[in-house]
Amino acid sequence: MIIVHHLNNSRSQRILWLLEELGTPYDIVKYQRMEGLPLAPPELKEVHPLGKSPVITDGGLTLGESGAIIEYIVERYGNGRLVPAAGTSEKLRYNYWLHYAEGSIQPMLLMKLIFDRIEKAPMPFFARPIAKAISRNTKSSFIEPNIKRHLDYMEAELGKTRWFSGDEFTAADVQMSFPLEAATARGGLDSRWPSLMGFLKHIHERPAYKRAIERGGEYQLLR
Ligand SMILES: N[C@@H](CCC(=O)N[C@@H](CS)C(=O)NCC(=O)O)C(=O)O
Repeated sequence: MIIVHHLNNSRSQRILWLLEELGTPYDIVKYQRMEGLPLAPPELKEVHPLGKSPVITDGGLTLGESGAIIEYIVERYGNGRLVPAAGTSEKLRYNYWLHYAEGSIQPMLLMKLIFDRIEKAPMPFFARPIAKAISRNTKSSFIEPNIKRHLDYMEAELGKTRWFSGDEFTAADVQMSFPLEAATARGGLDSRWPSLMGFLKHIHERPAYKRAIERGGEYQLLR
């Protein structure tokens, strides 16, 4: 039986959602972020040395990294569902978005989170104006233009097909849900990008998505 090591308000929510879409039985071990911090509790390091979520265990296997977990689950339990056929252009797009989510857009959103927090962090009064100036300059010259470029790019791509890989819903859409949800919380994503907002609306209506939220509990993405 798959066990999902699930951190509240985190990326591991999409693994629960994928398992619900496939109807694959699973158990959850829940972890709470540390009081007042975005960090995972130390117990997660007992499951995987990096102490990040998601991590799954399945029999003797322990596997981290959302994309690798998604590939494992669809290959082992999907019976061909939620993955386009090998050799098709949809499969290429599927691979692309599966990697893009964590490799390209998510680092920008993480930088946004960190620099926003630097501005609010406790520090000696004389350091605050300097810290704020560095943070604001980094955000306006690098992070925010990059996030906007990514949003425009994803909007254009999603304007071509109903889902990220093509006209069928796939596990790449599950993987892409988290950066888009994080972008609404802290990346400025709003109705200026109607295809992306439409995507979020459609996934939030899916019964499996709702079941995963019920099982996973709290899901308020960090700002
Ligand atoms: N690229 C990894 C990122 C894992 C990751 O950073 N997870 C966050 C949860 S959203 C985490 O565990 N944060 C707590 C911490 O860094 O202590 C993946 O997709 O699995």
